Amino acid sequence: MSAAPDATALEVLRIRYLGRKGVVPSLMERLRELPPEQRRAFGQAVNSLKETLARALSDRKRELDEAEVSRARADIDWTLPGEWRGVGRLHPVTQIIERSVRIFRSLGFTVATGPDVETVHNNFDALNTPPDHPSRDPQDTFYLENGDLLRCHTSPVQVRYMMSRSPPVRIVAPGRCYRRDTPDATHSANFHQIEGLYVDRSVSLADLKGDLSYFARELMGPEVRVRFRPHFFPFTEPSVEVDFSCHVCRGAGCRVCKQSGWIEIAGAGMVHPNVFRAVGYDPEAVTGYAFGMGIERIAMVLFGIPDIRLLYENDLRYLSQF
Ligand code: 2U9
Repeated sequence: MSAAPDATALEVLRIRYLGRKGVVPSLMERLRELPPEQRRAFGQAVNSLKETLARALSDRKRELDEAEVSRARADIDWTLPGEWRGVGRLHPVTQIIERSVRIFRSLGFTVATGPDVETVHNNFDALNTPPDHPSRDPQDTFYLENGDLLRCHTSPVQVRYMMSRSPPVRIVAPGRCYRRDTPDATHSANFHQIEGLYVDRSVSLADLKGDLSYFARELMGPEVRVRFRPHFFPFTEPSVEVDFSCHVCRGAGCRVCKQSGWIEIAGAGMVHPNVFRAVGYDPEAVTGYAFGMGIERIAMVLFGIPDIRLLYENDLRYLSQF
């Protein structure tokens, strides 16, 4: 047994000695031919032979198995580089949406979504946009043949939400938007926004500034400050543009903030009474703030991406850095 060169030779030996018609079973059969007084001793001898053979067989089998494993190990070159697993990661735009949503959730906001194809009413009329406003022009907004359009902001999500619920409201609406822009380093016909809306009995501009300051610090770092500059939007009054102090130079002036120390991040304001009327809320009973920001712009500022088109070319050599 111990000299069997491989598993096949060992199996031949097993069949020869222990197989159904092998040596050991045939010795057992001869037991009956013996005089009774010899049977016991003979039986014990055959059994002990059987055990010895079985042990020798399994010892050799283990030896042969172990030899095979170490041969296989010797064939592997452990110094070769591993196989690339291609582990995926989230797109920078998705990362910013997820981080922003997480921050606003911690302030008590929930997430609302809506369709990309919208009615003129939800996208413009309900948002107090005058009939001659330039954003309504087919040069600026994609219209469908039936008169609907591709939303140019996520604001119609808040319109739908308010139409179907009573105040208070505290929601963020992240999503894809469409504008008829010629693409360049900072413009894309597809882009993403996150908008927020907070409506209750006495919401103020101070709430807006406090909440956006918290958001700015959570997103960009604990020293980032927020400033409001007066502006105009049809759907808010008063309206502001919102700057964050530069997270790179801390306001001293650098390439990222174009030496100004401030980076324009959002637009915002107090919801216009006409918007409340359009959705059936009483502007005498509630006030609300609203804000909107471009996700790509935040991703570019935060990750140092110089051209918005780099986010859409799906070149993993570029995107996998972030
Ligand atoms: C409702 C009422 C008011 C949302 C707002 C802005 C100001 C704004 C821009 C930021 C960068 C668009 O992507 S961007 O170019 N957004 O300036 N958005 S207030 O106001 C609303 C929304 C919904 C019902």
